[in-house]
Amino acid sequence: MNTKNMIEEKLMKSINESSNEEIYLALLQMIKEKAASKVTNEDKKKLYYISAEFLIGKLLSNNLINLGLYDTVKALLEEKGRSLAEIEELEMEPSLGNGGLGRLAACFLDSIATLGLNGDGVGLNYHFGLFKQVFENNLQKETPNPWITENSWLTKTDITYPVSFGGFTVQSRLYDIDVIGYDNHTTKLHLFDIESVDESIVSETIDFDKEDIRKNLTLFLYPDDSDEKGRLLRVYQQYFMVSNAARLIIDEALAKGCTLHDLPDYATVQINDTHPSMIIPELIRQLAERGILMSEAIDIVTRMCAYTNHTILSEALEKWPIHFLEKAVPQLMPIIRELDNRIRQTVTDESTYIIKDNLVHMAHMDIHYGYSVNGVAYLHTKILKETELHNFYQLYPKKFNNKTNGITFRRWLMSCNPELSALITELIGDGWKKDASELEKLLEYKNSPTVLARLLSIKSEKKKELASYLKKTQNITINPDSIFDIQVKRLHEYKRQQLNILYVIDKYFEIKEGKLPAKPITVFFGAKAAPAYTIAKDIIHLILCMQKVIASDPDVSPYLNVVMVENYNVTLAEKMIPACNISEQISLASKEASGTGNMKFMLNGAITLGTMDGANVEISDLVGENNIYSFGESSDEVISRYARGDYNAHWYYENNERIKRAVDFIISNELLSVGDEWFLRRLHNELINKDWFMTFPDFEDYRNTRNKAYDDYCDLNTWAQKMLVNIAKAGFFSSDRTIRQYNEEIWKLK
Ligand code: 26Q
Repeated sequence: MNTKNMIEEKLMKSINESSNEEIYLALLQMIKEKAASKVTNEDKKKLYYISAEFLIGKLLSNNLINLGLYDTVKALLEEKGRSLAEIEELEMEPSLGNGGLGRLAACFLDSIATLGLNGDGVGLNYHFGLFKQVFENNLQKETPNPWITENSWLTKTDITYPVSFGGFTVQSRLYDIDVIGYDNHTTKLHLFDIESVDESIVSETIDFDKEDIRKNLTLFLYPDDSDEKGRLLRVYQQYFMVSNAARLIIDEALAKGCTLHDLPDYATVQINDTHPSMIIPELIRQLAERGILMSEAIDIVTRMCAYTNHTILSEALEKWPIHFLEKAVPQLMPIIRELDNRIRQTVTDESTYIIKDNLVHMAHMDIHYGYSVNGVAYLHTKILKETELHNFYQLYPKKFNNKTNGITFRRWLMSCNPELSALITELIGDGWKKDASELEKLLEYKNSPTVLARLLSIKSEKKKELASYLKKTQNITINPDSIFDIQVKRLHEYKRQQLNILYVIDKYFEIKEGKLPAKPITVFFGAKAAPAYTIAKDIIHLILCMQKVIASDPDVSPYLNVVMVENYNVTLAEKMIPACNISEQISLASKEASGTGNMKFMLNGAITLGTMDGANVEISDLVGENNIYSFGESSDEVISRYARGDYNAHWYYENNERIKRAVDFIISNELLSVGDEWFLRRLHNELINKDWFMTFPDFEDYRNTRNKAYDDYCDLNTWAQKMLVNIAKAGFFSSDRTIRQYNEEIWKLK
């Protein structure tokens, strides 16, 4: 049956007579059916990618692309005067992740399916996901973000397990989402829920009764906030996730004839950061329950589990108080104590013990009782080996390995930028869709004026599209001919949105003094702050106030504008990234494990303005220094500053006129007239007295480098060459490459 007939069969009427909602539902149903007829790899050994987050984004367009139906459906709808983009607006975005880690898991599933590997994702079905951000009085407010509608991508299965906590038991239910690979394979994302979940305990705010686990367990995703108190619910969530995962793993292996003694031949587990680390003691517990002796169970599990570290901020490494675990999951504590005792008997280095000061160090358990430990970019892994996890590296040098992150080009190029995809295919054929290294063939066109002109014209088109989308959805007016300078990512001090806004303030002063930029500039921000992260919220407040101050200043706004988009999410990313000229990747060197936004921007022809941090280092190596704007202190310099402990923010503030002028503007009359004095003073104080992530030492270099980038932009031909080189060299960052490496070096699936 052809696609048109299939859609109309589902509609039971013609496309003409149907509403957009009806068409959306028909497409959803059609895609689910198509997914069911694709091939699933059923080899003996299977990967379980366990993650508290899968930031999958909307699925309609992506699934159509991966099924090879996107162009057909789009054309079919256009023929009838309908637009796929409008239909896509009806789809709710599942917000099942905070940021990078969750989005990485989603890209990995796409690549696992595309490569036809036998691997599924396992996570939780949060009904409200991460909060939705709204701005009120230039402040972030959090509201619930319901995304599950009556007809969604979720399919209810008949798999249900009892999961016991200290004092009570809940019943789980598994829901599946099909993960459709590009071409002919599929896998699944398994999301566990509780049968007794109760959405009605949530009102307009994200405050709810934290006590009744039977009702609230799967309502919310915890925001990335290592400071937040009262995280007991997160322990319940984590245990619920891994207990179900362990059951699923064992049941699926048994069904294939596994004896349990040979479980590592049937299953391998990737632990995505420490959030699923309790899978280790839980698998041991379930094996023991089925008659395997403790020593053997430990050995089996150690041959099954591999751990990925995503952070070097030591305060973000999860350590659970013993009394939390005793209360929530008492059945695990004897096992965790046994695991710790075995280490104490064989290892002298106390810093590696699992239980210390009544805290259970989850990462330590992963490293001792897993067979692989990986970082997510070359520099990150190097820092783990040399400093952060050095003591573990000395114990287990062979376990440590690097897997530089990647992104799926299906979503981050084919789907979000069909115009650029089409141009690439026209120039070099479509081999790049399966083998991203073929993008290098584009280098041949480095001196072709027509190709460079077309790159620029696609970029202009995407900028216009973004401007009109933001006008329509957020009533923001943007000059599409300005330079689009974009920083979108979670708000965190180490990512240094504050450095960016200090630059904006400096530029504001220059314009006031009559030093006008050659081209108008729009500085975009998009960022959610964890609800309890005070300084992060103060930075958002400053950005929003600055947006107002500039917008109402006719001397400045023709040349410079700030736009902070509300509720930055995957959907907005897909519209902002293709429209970007300058990609801000300005974390304090050594702090950003990898970054993946940096890769998405590069692939879409934005030029990176960044520190030598995370994967920026690898981007710089690939494109060469003429095609990236690097600045700032090196990670070695930063690490030794911390070691010396002698950084003095106040000294920079007193000795650098520009820094002082910009920082003091935070408490100027202009800002106080639009903002909240308490919040602005608090931030001012934080910066001049602490500045823990060292924005001041990098300020001058950042300013000069950014100004240079703006100057260079005026020579559009040379700029377009930089764009072309960035696109051509982005192939390395395909998550297909990353997943191939995970498989060859860690999972060893067929
Ligand atoms: C921990 C405890 C309690 C509540 C929340 C959390 C929590 C939740 C999410 C801690 C961390 C996260 C997310 C971390 C994250 O996204 N890390 C990013 O991972 C990316 C993929 O590897 C990297 O590219 C980024 O550099 C890294 O910051």
